[in-house]
Amino acid sequence: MAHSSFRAFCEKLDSAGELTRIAKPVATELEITEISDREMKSPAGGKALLFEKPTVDGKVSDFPLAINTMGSRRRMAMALGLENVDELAAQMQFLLKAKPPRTLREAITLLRNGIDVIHARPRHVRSAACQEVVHKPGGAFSLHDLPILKCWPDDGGRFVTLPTVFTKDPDTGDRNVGMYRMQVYDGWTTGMHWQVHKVAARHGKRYYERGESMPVAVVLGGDPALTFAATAPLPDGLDEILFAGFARKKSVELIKGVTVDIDVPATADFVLEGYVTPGELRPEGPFGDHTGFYTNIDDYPVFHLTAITHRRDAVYPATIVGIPPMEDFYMGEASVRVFLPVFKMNFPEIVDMALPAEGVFHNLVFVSIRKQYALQAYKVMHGLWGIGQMMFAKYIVVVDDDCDVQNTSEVLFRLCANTDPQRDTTFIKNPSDSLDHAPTLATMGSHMGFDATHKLPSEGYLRGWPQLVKMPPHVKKWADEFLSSLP
Ligand SMILES: Cc1cc2nc3c(=O)[nH]c(=O)nc-3n(C[C@H](O)[C@H](O)[C@H](O)COP(=O)(O)O)c2cc1C
Ligand SMILES: [Mn+2]
Repeated sequence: MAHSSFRAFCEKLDSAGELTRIAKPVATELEITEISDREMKSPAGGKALLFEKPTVDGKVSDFPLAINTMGSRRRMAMALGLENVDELAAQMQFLLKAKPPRTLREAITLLRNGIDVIHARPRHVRSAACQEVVHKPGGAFSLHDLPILKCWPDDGGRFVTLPTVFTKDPDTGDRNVGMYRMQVYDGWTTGMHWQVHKVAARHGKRYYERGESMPVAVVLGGDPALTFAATAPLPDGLDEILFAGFARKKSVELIKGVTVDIDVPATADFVLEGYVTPGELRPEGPFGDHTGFYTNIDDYPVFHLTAITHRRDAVYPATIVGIPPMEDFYMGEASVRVFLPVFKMNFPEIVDMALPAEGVFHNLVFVSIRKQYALQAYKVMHGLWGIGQMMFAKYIVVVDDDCDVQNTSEVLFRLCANTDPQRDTTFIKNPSDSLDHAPTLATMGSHMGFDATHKLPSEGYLRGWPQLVKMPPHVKKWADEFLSSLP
């Protein structure tokens, strides 16, 4: 089930009892953050919030602001048009294992299992809601008319916090869509915080080497399936639009920008069009970040807007980041669920994986494996450190398959009980997340692996690994029945 606009998604959340409307004016400076932070930290992520009258410097904005729209398991699934994100994970798994259909019957079996690759392909249209209203520089309208948040007191300014940034590889024309925050410098200029490891930064480097101006379009709102796709760790070269079309089972409709040669989703709420000049950098930040700390000022590219287009009934999408858990935890969790089949295909011994909220995505990764041979835990760690954004994983803890990695307390129990610290750890060098303030040098550092699996004689452990204390299932079943039969 696809959503025809961000407003339509908000209405679905409302009728499902997942949205609270706030009719009184609330300031985009700090106040929306404080209310949203409390909501995001309430049990299971609270509700989505629709601020109907966000104010900018005391003036009520023409556009309402919605936040925390993906900040729970249920809302994250609803964003993808699902009851549960595991449905999409099952389809990914089926697709990876599927052979190309040879008969009509095989093709029907694929369709019955929800595998709809036909709709992965986008469709081009000639007119679109996202271009109902077009503003150009020099007019009365500017970014100051959007309810853009100043999230935290020491932030360097206002930041667009939920943007999906469309760029093209100048060599191949391949599209990328990534979420990179944008600091507002003035009504028509922002920062572009694509970190060095991200795909848009690679595109930018190629424009720089070619000495060409880089066209960029930034989409706000529209179908949240696309917003999620922009955050998902897809391999470089895999088009987020294809992934979103596959996930929502409906082709994404695209239209060419008004002032840039970049296709944007027709159902977007706002589109910011413009360009990045190769070599131009400007201090960006500070910004209260995912890590729970402010990231320091650093030089980043500058985005010059050439048009702002929007729907008449546009809703401005926002999120805040800060000390976890926040809305982004649920987005990250969904990514892990959806891409687990891909990890399992590369590492058949992997049973499950979790990135607990305390680890802010990359700092802590729990993975359970079906161990068969000596040092297998290390093979899995090194493999993960070599795959895409898993390169950032600061601590990886590997446990046996009978440990539930979704339960942090169970993992800590195994970690403490099953490891000899010197024997069962390893340090490596790898790129670090740009946001990690702990390493001495930015973007590089050490990473640590813990082998908390049982140890084998072939690993030199000759004392006979003990059995875990457990009750057999028939006694558990008896106790369940016995206890429920008591008055
Ligand atoms: C709310 C939110 C904000 C983000 N902000 C940034 C950012 O400012 N810069 C950045 O490089 N990545 C940021 N990310 C992470 C990227 O969106 C993520 O790594 C994505 O997979 C990058 O896509 P790419 O591989 O196509 O570059 C953010 C993610 C979320 C959920
Ligand atoms: Mn990408």
